[in-house]
Amino acid sequence: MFELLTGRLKNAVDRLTGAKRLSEKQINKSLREIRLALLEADVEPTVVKNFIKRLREKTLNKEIIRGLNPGETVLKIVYDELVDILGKNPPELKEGVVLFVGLQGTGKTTTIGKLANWLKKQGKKVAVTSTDVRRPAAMLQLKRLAEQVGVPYYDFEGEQNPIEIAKKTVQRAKEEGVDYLLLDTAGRLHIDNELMEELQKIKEVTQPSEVIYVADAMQGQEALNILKEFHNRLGLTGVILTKMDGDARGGLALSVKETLGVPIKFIGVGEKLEDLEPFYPDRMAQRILGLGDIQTLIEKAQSAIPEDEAEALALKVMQGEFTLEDLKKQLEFMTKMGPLDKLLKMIPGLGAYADKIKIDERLIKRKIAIINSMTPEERRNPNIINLSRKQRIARGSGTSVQEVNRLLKEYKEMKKILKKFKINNFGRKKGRLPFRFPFPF
Ligand SMILES: Nc1nc2c(ncn2[C@@H]2O[C@H](COP(=O)(O)OP(=O)(O)OP(=O)(O)O)[C@@H](O)[C@H]2O)c(=O)[nH]1
Ligand SMILES: [Mg+2]
Repeated sequence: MFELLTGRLKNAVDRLTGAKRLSEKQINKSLREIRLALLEADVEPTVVKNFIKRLREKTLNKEIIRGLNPGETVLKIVYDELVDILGKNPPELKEGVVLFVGLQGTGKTTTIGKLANWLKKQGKKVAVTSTDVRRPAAMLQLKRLAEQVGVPYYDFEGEQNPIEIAKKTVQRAKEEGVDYLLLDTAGRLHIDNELMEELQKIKEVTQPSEVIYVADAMQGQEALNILKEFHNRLGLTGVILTKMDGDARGGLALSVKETLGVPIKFIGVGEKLEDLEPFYPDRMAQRILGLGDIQTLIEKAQSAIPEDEAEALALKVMQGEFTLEDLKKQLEFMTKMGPLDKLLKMIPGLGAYADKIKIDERLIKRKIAIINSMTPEERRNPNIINLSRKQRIARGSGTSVQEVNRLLKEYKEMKKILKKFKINNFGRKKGRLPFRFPFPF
């Protein structure tokens, strides 16, 4: 997937990562290479232009990210921007009628089969129908797929009017209380008015929660014009790119969100029912830039805690004295690392959950304020913190007694966990914390 682009971009950023210092000239050279790589991958020219413009602004007046050298900082910026143009957030699919549109042979019917399979595995109640009355084989194809997946195909045999089929099938879906009704439509070789009017009518009678355009990723940016036309007429809510298993150059994937503001929701990566993946912009950016590099980057940023402090902290933990003062240091360290949810998103496997975990930096700051409002005695020995002390601490930190209680509880829990580590992990690698801090907040 995107081999050419990946190779080219990797070349451009590899040179950067080694650099201890970067001149404006070097940055410009790299930006030129990135620009060429994107144009060669058939990314829409305005998208490329804006992308490079943002990169230039960010790289030229950027303080170095803690723990990263200048080259790595630029790579991180490229990564963040890439995630941005790919769509930022993981996809979601609203329940209701999902209308599938697109040109002939792009993979609509196959994708409906795959998506029905995927949704069913998520425990959703799914039904499918085709409104493609022109080719009897089209309906048969979807019926077979539905059988394979084990979801109902709503059949209205003899009904030759696509609009009538659409009306009836929505009615039936309502009666049966399905979560998703996936509705297939006929494709054409090119846009024609008749097709568009039919689709608009189907949209009117079905009131879909999603209108999904299925596009063949092998098509380049010329497909964007067709997409625009569909979007203008039908108001697309998402795109599914199929045939990503082929040697697509990536132009469409990188241009859709920026040009139309419509997110890519899934990608098709083969002909089988299982070959569908939700589209995660962060993972895609990692793939494009080379996963290993990004991982190294994250690890570096993670170890940005000064070595001597880490060692002292590790020692304390091993001796079983993890005080509130140490917790405060840990919290301060977390805020220094920059936007935490972004960092989490970069961690392979965690990306999808970063939004759910939602580490709120303001919350961490409040916790630090609570500890700051304690006396040294209280920090050393939290057991003496009674209700009147809690009330004072809450007032002093602009928080509430409940929040003070929560922090103390978290501290106790952490201490418990750390005690276990003391037994299990004693004498691990020097200079590094022998564990990852649990994030109970
Ligand atoms: N390799 C690969 N092939 C795919 C993928 N998705 C669909 N196909 C193939 O593309 C061809 C066309 O797929 P269909 O689902 O019939 O396309 P359609 O858009 O429904 O076509 P019409 O109904 O004729 O408009 C089939 O041979 C599929 O197996 C994919 O992600 N990867
Ligand atoms: Mg079809």
